Amino acid sequence: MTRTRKHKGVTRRELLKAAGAAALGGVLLSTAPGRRALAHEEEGAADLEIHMGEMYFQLHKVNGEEVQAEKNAPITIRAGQRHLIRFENVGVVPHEVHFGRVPDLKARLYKENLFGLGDGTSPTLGFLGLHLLPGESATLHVWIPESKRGEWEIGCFMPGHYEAGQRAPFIVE
Ligand SMILES: [Cu+2]
Repeated sequence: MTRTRKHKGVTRRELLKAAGAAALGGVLLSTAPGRRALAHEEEGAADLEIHMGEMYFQLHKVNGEEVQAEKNAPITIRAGQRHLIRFENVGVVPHEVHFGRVPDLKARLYKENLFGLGDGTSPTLGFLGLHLLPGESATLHVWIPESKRGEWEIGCFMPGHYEAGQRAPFIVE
């Protein structure tokens, strides 16, 4: 998609400034064009690149290297350090990515939200997830605390998608 190819942009300095501003929330969401420019011009790709489509998540690259992963296979990430996780919707309909466990299919969210507020034992809301149109991508800048180690999940809560199997284990180790 042309909108992800533009090299307009966000400088590293601006990104760090934004990261500082977002630190309280724990999550920085940067839109694709700026992030892609960074990936090309500065310090390499996101540590994890994940494709999403009908009806799956699929690990595409780790540290810039392409990997051969099954659709909806477990994805592992380390706690206690910063990560850039890039999601790209390679499908033909909108998809979402939520991080959590214990799905609530009525409310269309995880009852335990990995990036939620509070201790995560109830739907504490906060950051719910990404919503990407076909061809869109976004990079999350995250630092998962060590207290969140364990088995989580990423899932799409667009109507019918989770039910159709669009979910993958997300292991924080
Ligand atoms: Cu979906």
